Amino acid sequence: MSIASDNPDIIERFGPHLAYSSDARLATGVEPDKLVDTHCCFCGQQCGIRLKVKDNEVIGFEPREDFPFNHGMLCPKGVKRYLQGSHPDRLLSAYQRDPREGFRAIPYPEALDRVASEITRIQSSFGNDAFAVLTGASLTNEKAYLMGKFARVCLKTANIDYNGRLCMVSAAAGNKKAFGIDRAANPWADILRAEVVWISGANVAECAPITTNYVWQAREHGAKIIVVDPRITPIARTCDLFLPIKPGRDIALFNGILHLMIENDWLDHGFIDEHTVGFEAAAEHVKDWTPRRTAEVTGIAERGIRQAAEWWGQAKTSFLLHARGIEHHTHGVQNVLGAINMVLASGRIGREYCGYATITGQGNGQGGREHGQKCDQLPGARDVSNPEHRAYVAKVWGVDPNDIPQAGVDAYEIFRKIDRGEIRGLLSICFNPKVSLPDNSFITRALEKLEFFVVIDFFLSETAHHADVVLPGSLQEEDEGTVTQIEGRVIKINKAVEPPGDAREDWRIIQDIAKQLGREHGLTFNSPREIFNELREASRGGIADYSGITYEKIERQYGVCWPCRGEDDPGTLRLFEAGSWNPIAKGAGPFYFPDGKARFNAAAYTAPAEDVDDEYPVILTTGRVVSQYLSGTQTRRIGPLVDQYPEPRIEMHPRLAEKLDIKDGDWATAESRRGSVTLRAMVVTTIRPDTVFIPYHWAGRRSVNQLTISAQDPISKIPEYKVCAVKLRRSNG
Ligand SMILES: Nc1nc2c(c(=O)[nH]1)N[C@H]1C(S)=C(S)[C@@H](COP(=O)(O)OP(=O)(O)OC[C@H]3O[C@@H](n4cnc5c(=O)[nH]c(N)nc54)[C@H](O)[C@@H]3O)O[C@H]1N2
Ligand SMILES: Nc1nc2c(c(=O)[nH]1)N[C@H]1C(S)=C(S)[C@@H](COP(=O)(O)OP(=O)(O)OC[C@H]3O[C@@H](n4cnc5c(=O)[nH]c(N)nc54)[C@H](O)[C@@H]3O)O[C@H]1N2
Ligand code: SF4
Ligand SMILES: [Mo]
Repeated sequence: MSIASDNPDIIERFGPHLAYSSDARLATGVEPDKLVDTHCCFCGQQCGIRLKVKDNEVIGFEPREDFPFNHGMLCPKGVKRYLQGSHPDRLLSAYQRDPREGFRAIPYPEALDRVASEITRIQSSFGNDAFAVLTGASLTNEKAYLMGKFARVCLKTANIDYNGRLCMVSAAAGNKKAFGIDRAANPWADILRAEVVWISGANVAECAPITTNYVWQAREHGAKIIVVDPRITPIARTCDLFLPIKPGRDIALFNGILHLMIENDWLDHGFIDEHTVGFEAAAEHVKDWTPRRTAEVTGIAERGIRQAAEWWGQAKTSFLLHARGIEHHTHGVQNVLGAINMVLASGRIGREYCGYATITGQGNGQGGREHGQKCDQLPGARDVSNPEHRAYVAKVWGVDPNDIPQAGVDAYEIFRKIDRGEIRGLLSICFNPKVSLPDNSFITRALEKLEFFVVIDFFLSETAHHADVVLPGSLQEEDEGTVTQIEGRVIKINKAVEPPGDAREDWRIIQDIAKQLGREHGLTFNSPREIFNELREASRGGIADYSGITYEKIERQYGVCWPCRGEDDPGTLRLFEAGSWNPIAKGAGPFYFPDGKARFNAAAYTAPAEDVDDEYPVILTTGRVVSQYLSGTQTRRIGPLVDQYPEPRIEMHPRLAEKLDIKDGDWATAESRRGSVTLRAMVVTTIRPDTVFIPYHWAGRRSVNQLTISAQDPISKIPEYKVCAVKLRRSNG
């Protein structure tokens, strides 16, 4: 495939979201010293990209057409990422904050000394768990593994958790409950010939732009595309059926569809009997979810619900995709289970063009949730409370199983513990909670209560403003390692440049801290490759088994999908194929339970934690725009991306705007029980009139997380970013 810039057809088809022009490449006319094949540093699709390097600086890129997932295509963020490394804000030394004078650069060894002495002081006065660790899923697998080991073996704290808690955990918990394993069931190629593609709560064209290409290719082959979203997102504009759901009501829709599948006998009885348990209870549960009741609760016309059920029910092949739109809820896990019930009842899984997946978020959203940086997890997706799992990992680590702490608390609970004085010290790497966590004035208050706070980042994030010490970590292109992309494919990030100044690779910094503490046992790796080789051992026999993956095999095959259990194993492209083997079922069936069968789960409907009322009558939902990434620390520093969407706006329907006497471009204030934000209004017909949308990539007074609610799903602990109640008024800015 030729690159987007040279092909008007692709520009026409993908629009400005996907196409880039060759002018976008740095027109320096400078010949690079070298070209480095690697991947984008941003979202979970991990597009292949070729970086141009001159004098230890990334000066531009070329499309990398050989990588099969994106064939050279990139979205605007991938195109502009190279502007980060040479940004004047790049941290080049360690910093210490003086309460009166602010930050001053200090020598790296001095910073390390301060970090180690504060950790020792806090842990000896208040116990090991009084020092917590927050990490992130933009880290490579090697770093994620190292962070889990550092927390348990070096710091001996139970309290480590990661930013995927805000992202992937509802899907993970739902997949584990239904399938016993947490990974996209199918490669994206299975989208291409699906007869129906069902997309729930995923803004595909803006947040997983390359996936648009797969969906549209399916459509060209005659697929029906169904999109469920409170907003007519760019992908919804080209779909066959759009279901404008009221935020927080997705289980009702999934239950309503299952009800119609049963009523019309659009079921695969053979599959249900042979490969699943729990169908009767699920069927009983959806009895009351008649099309009328489903329509009342979801706000979707009965006709649309019937049409969707008919297409889904009668299809021979299909692919269901979802993302945070159904997962960021206090019933996020139930939503995921409702979606999976629909898939299981159809029997369309584990075969070519019959698939299901959640769209992962961060660059290493998949691998970041497998190797032990979650509060209840050990490497290989092992369970920290399972004695056999503990014994296995303890052996690899050369420690006594009793010395591995039990499960700690989730990322939000870490802040509640800080607030209560139970946690006194914190190390945060690759996480910007001051912007990204809900009800963030509470987070700011908690950060201020810490006795000692150290951040490892390459920019001074808003969270880092509260740190006592900031250590200069590495950008993605300054280190090597692996990440696991959206399809469960483990791929290789290659080093393009050395970290500048006093900055160094994150894994070195962590090991330096361990050494300074005099507790470097098991943290003396000389390279990411050495860390990866230990990760392979630690994951061997686990569900997320990487033991057969090597850097060489990754390069040879353009990635290796886990599980990969031996040197001769090419990896597992598609899960749940008939006759496939796994260590839990041991041949009894393709799913990861002792009987080899998948589980239906009755998915109970509950209203959002904070529903609208007379005082706060409008639903607020939050999410993303194509040109910005997460808390914005990186993308708010890239001029051309800022130009594309310079400030957050409050998206609202003309009917709501008229009622409030607000015009497009007017200042408007949205207020919840927790805070308020004043932004310009964007009046659009593409959103439900009872809902407003605000993207969350901005900080301070423009942060929508001043408004959001900290209520969490009881199982996954994901926050309810997608629904809270607000009131709106016109304001003077
Ligand atoms: N441009 C860009 N791309 C990104 C990122 C980014 O920050 N910027 N971040 C990456 C990460 S970490 C993630 S997690 C993914 C997120 O990718 P997505 O989940 O696709 O993005 P969101 O904008 O969070 O939400 C998706 C959609 O859910 C809809 N929605 C809101 N409430 C509901 C509801 O109750 N039900 C349903 N069905 N839909 C609802 C919103 O209108 C929105 O269109 O994107 C990744 N890619
Ligand atoms: N209202 C609302 N809030 C949300 C969401 C929403 O939809 N609505 N979405 C949630 C979701 S899905 C997510 S994933 C979270 C993300 O929230 P965060 O994880 O807080 O966001 P990031 O911007 O990724 O913050 C990562 C920080 O780590 C740094 N960093 C990145 N890579 C590296 C690295 O390799 N090494 C080091 N040392 N530092 C690194 C960056 O500079 C940045 O400062 O936000 C959540 N918050
Ligand atoms: S942000 Fe995602 S879609 Fe865009 S270039 Fe990077 S990996 Fe590809
Ligand atoms: Mo995410």
